[in-house]
Amino acid sequence: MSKQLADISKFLSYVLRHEPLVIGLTLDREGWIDVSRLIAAAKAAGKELDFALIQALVASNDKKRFAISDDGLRIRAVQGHSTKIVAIRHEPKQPPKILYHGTAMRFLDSILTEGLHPGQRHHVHLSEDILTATEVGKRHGKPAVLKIKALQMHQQGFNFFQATNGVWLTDQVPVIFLESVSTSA
Ligand code: HQG
Repeated sequence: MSKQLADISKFLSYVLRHEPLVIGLTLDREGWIDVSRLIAAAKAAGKELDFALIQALVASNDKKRFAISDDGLRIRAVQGHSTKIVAIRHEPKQPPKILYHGTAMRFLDSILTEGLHPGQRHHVHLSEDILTATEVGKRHGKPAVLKIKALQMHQQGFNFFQATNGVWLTDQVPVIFLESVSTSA
């Protein structure tokens, strides 16, 4: 991704997941906003965007963070929100037997005492593979990967959801479902 697209991705992540009001936008409950309104609000805040740039970003985004509506008029972030304005109704889905959560070594004691909590976001984020989880963990420091007995959790009544970019979501993970810990440099 070019530096220009990376900058726009960061800006859109911030606005569409966390602080839409910072440029005066209100998202709907499903997280959607008209692309034309987004472009106008961004411009007023000193960020030049246009449809073509936004389309290029959505198509090239490494984690498929954003989606354009079928009619091409609206955009949203597909997961990762913290803003209370948004409450996406993800379809519940049966997870695979094991999912992974990447975190930092320094959080392990707390997580192994309290379980996994979503923090500021709406959900705990889980991955299907260790490599992705390790990359997520590196964002916070020396990475550690937790293995989650996802299917067993699901069988005991916990809901799981999968965002369209493949990220698995759940409300919390109690300690008993944290099967083992592997760490890497
Ligand atoms: C930790 C990125 C102490 C948790 C990624 C994590 C992801 C606890 C941090 C997405 C805890 C929250 C989300 C407890 C959880 N005690 N720490 N009991 N329970 N934590 O950034 O999962 O690039 O909100 O382990 O790829 O790191 O933005 O969540 O370290 O999918 O698209 O609290 O963000 O995607 O941190 O990352 P975050 P996350 P994007």
